[in-house]
Amino acid sequence: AQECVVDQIPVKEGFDKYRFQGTWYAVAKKDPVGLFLLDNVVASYKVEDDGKMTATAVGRVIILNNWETCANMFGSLEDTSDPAKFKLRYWGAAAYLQSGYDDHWIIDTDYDNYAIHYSCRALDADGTCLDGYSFIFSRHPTGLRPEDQKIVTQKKQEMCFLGKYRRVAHNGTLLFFSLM
Ligand code: DAO
Repeated sequence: AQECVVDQIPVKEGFDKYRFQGTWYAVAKKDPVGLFLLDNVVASYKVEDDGKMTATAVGRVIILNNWETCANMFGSLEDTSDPAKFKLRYWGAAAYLQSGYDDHWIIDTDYDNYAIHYSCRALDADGTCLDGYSFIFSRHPTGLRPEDQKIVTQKKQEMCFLGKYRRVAHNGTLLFFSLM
């Protein structure tokens, strides 16, 4: 159906990267093929003096043959003609971490409570997404407010990702790692 064509997925109108700055806790994630960030994912966005947005993220990851560690990730977001659509170049603090160049779209946000991220990595012949991932972010480590949950469910449907998310736990693992 037309609604699953990546190009037609609605994104946040008039996205304001300045209001988006600061800390976001991932509360749910739709994984791509070969998932990377597992849980305890916290992202922080900043607009630099030159107007370019950068991001850092931490999270528990699975690398190579199933070993787990805590990842420090860095990203730079290139503007496109749509203010809600960026290209994300990302890399890890350590060489064994993933690096890449992905779409980074903000589907919706109210800047103060919730944000819905979307990235399609591979398009199918019909323009739908063959391999993609998405983060649901909250400003609050405790999760989404009930009123935001409704909007998020609606948007998951528009991304054709409904039912494909898993909860992202926040259980103090990162604190544990940082004390090691
Ligand atoms: O977790 O399976 C995955 C794919 C996500 C990779 C992207 C990590 C990007 C970290 C840079 C900061 C931007 C939020």
